[in-house]
Amino acid sequence: MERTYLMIKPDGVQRNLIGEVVSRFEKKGFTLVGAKLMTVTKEIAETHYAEHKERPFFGELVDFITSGPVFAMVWEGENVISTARTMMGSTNPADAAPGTIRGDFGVQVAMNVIHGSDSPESAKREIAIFFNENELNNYEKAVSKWV
Ligand code: RTP
Ligand code: MG
Repeated sequence: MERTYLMIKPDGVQRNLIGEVVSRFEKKGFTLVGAKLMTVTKEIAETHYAEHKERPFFGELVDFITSGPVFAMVWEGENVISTARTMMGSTNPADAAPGTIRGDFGVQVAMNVIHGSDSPESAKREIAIFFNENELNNYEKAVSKWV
């Protein structure tokens, strides 16, 4: 079963959106495999965002993601990687459709509430950066045949 790494960024945590965001993925029918509130170190942030190292906003991105706790999560389900991206909406909240997380709650591109892995390779890499295997729960919900 596919897994993805989702992270409520410091703006989402400080704006009390953890419950709202978790609720959307629960109601959709995905399964929460692991979750924790954590403060990201500069080293972890730079590793996580390594693909953006040469971009002009890299410094700001690292400063922001380390500025306060994030809520790190692993979610499981059919096509969860791409479906979560759809539920998140476009990177820039100004372009994100109403009904998406960024469309409903975000204003600025730097503070766009949530991160989600963009491919199976990214998901595998990011889950390993933020979680130990013993923090991930392998279980099947009784209703999992329905969704
Ligand atoms: P994410 O990685 O956070 O899920 O977002 P994404 O795939 O939709 O966007 P990506 O291109 O990977 O960019 C990573 C994050 O960098 C910030 N960003 N700032 N100042 C800027 O022009 C700018 N552009 C991107 C955003 O917070 C974006 O989520
Ligand atoms: Mg990305």
